[in-house]
Amino acid sequence: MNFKSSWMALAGASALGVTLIACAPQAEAAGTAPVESAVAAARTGNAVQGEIKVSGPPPQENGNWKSTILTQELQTPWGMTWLPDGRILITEKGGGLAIWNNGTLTRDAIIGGPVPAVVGQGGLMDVSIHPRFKENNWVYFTLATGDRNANHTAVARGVLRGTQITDLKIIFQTKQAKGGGQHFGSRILWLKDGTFLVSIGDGGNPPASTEGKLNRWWAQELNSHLGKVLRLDENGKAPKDNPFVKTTGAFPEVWSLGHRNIQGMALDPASGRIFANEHGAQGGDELNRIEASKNYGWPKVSYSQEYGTQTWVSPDRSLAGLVDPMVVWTPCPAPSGLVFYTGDKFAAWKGDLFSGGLAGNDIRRVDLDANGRVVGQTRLPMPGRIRDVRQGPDGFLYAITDERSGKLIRIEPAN
Ligand SMILES: [Ca+2]
Repeated sequence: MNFKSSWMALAGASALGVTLIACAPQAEAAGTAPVESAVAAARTGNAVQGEIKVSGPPPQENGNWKSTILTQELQTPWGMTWLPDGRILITEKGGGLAIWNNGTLTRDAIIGGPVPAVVGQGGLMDVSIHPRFKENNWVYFTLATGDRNANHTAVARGVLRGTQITDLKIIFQTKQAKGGGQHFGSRILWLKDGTFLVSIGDGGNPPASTEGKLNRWWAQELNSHLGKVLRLDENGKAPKDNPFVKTTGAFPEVWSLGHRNIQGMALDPASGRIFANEHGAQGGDELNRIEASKNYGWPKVSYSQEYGTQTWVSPDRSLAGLVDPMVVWTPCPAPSGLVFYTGDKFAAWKGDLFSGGLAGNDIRRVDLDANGRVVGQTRLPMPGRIRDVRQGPDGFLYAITDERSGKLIRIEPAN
C-alpha cells in the first residue's frame, strides 16, 4: 500500500466520527492489519458525530525537544510516581521498587512492598501516591495475584516512610479468578474528589474463558470487573455515587465498561476530562474519553482483527449506544502510559496528550483543542518500548522502557 492510497482511505473515514491514524507505511510490513481494509469496514459503521479532524500517518514531532537517557539499569520497569521530596519511585514488574534520586538510581531501594504473581503480562504494575500523601504516607500499587491458572488484578496500599513500607494490605481484588497471563490492566488515576480510577483488562484472548464465557465478553457484563474502569475510594471500596450501584446484579465498583486493556489514563485537571488509551488486538488501538456509565464497545465493536488473520473481531466498527474512540491507531503502537501535559517547559504542548508506545517505540503527541477534540498528532521516536510516560514536577516529560535493561528517559527542550 502506498502512502497516497492510505491517505485517501483515511480521508474516507472522516465522515464516520473517528480519527483513523496509520503508522508509518513500513511498519505495516510486520503483518499488522491493513489500513485500507480497516477503513472499508469503517464505512459500514453508522456513527456520525460532530466536527472531525483526520490525521494521516503521524509525522515526527519537530518541536524543540530531545530525549536523554538518565539510566538503563532498571529491570522491566512498569510504573512511576514522584514523592513530595523529589524522588521518583519506580516499580519493576518482578516486584522491585527502585528510586531515582538526583541522578542516582537505587534498585530495591524500598522494602516492604507487595510481592506480585509474575505471570505473563502480570506482576507488580502501577504505583501512585494518595493526594494527601504528606499527611497519610499512603502509597498504592496494582499487581497480579494468584498463579498461572487462577489470577486477579489487585490494588494494594501501604504506608511509605523513608525507605520502608508498612501496613501493606490488599484493598481491592477482582472477584473472578481467570487463567493465563494476559490483560491485567492496570493504571491508577486519582480524581479531584479523592476517589481513584483503576483500569482492569478483559482477561485475555480466545480461547481464554472464565465461568464458561470467553474472557473478552465479560467486558460487556456488569457483574464482572474484567474489561472495565473501576472507581474506588481511598480504602478500595465502591463510592455510593458510582453509576451502577443501584443496578441489580452489577458490581458497584464499575465506572465504565467495554474495554479490552487500558494501559494509560490521564486527567485534564482544568476541565475534568478523563482520557484512556487501550490495546486492540491486531490493529485498532484506541484513545477514548472516559465518562461514567458509558460503554466503550469491546468486543461488540472494534477496529481490530484477530491475531494472525484477516478476520474482524466484530462485523461492526460502531453501533448506537456505544462510544466511538477519539483516535484509532492501526497498525498498533501498543499504547502504554498517558499524560495530559500541563507544564511550562513546552509551551506548544500545553493541553495535549502524550501516549507511550510499546511496539511503536515512540510517544504519540495528540494535539487537543480547548474543547478536548483531536486536531493533530505527531510522534516522538524513543530509544525503546515505552511502558509509561509521565510529567515530572519540573515540567519535563519522563518515560520508562519495557526492557531488562530498562531505561529512564527525560524529554526536555533541545536548547
Ligand atoms: Ca472501543
